Amino acid sequence: MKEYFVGIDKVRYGGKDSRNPLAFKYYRPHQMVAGKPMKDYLRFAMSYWHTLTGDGSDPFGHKSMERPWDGKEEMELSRARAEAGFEFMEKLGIEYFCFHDLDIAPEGSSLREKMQNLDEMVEVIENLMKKTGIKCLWGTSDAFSNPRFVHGAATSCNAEVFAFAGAQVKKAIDITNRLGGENYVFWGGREGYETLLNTDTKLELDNYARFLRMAVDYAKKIDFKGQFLIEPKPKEPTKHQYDFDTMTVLGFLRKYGLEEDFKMNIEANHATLAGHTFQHELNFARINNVLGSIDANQGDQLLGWDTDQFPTNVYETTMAMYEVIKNSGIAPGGLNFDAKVRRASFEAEDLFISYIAGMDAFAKGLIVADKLMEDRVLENFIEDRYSSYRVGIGRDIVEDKVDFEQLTAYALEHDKIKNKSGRQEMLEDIVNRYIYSI
Ligand code: XUL
Ligand code: CO
Repeated sequence: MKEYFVGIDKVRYGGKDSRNPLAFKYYRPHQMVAGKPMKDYLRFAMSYWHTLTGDGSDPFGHKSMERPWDGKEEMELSRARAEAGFEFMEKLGIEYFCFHDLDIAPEGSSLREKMQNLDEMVEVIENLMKKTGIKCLWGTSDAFSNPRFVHGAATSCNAEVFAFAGAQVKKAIDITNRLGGENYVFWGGREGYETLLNTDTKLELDNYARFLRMAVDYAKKIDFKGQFLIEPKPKEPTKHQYDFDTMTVLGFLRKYGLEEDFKMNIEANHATLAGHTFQHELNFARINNVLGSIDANQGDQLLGWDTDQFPTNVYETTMAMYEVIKNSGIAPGGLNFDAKVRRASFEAEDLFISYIAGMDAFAKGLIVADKLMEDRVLENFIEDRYSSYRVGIGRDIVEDKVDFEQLTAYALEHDKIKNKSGRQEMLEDIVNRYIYSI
């Protein structure tokens, strides 16, 4: 088969002192960490959209990316992107990919044509999967780009659009199923609102729940074994996205009795847009048993939007992998690089360099998090911090044995309270030391 990324060989491990931008410094797929080969914790995936279809255009300028498929159009373009994508993953040793329906095939001029294009491309991708052993982490549907979705898809004020979105998502579930997708993602797209002056939020949310219920029923009908995931995001493209953050989504799912059918796909940049840290969202998903998968990227502290940068902040990747290890891994989810190269990093080589940087940042984060846990650095501190709940009145509280009157009787006898320091700076310094020493 034609080679697309000519001059770039299979990326190898060069060791942490390597100066080669095209070598891994930390990622060694088979190195055992926390009882598993690294690759089983990380389960890296390529995002089809940012890697193969993103062209660098922004509101101020045109396409900037130079790609080996430039000049091709329609189905020929889709085929070239697919072949190049599998070569890219093979060269990086990435075993999964994630895609939107619209990433893999041209939209065509009707729904029927779109579905035919999809079928044709799914066959091409199926063959590439067989040849390479690369798998589908998740599929999803782009129900936000086309102008028909200006008011949303499942939450549109227009029932015709709701119906169209249903047909589109059904098809996306079908093709994800055919490709053996281990998950299916619902990211809110334009499910949200701009102004309450024209919005019936109650009807929109009821309809959104109806839509998700139809998806659950359909998955059962076709025996789709993948995990359904919702990807929270607080804003962008709408001012107020309904799937604001993990706890908002959980409240919504519980209200409509859908909580058994969905987990979360946590994206770092969406967490920070919501005013949370990446670790906060992972932690709240984990403690509620809904940590499903990760969209790995990072935002920019000085910019207020979803910049989708490659994740290179080792402090964040460490704390993220800390949550993943505590969750005993993330399978059948994985770590999808929902990240794009900057507009000025337009050479094809930049794609490789960026993925390597992201993979290494997470590999290092995994190694550091494992060491922190092995030494029980935070565990011991936290255990001690809450030790008052293991004896006396504390034990009675957590065993639900006391009420306000008993607490009052106790407090009247014990009102000279002594607290202990939280030692935040000491802990931050310890985490830094672990990061520096590995
Ligand atoms: C948008 C975003 C999407 C989803 C898939 O912010 O993250 O790419 O991950 O639709
Ligand atoms: Co995402």
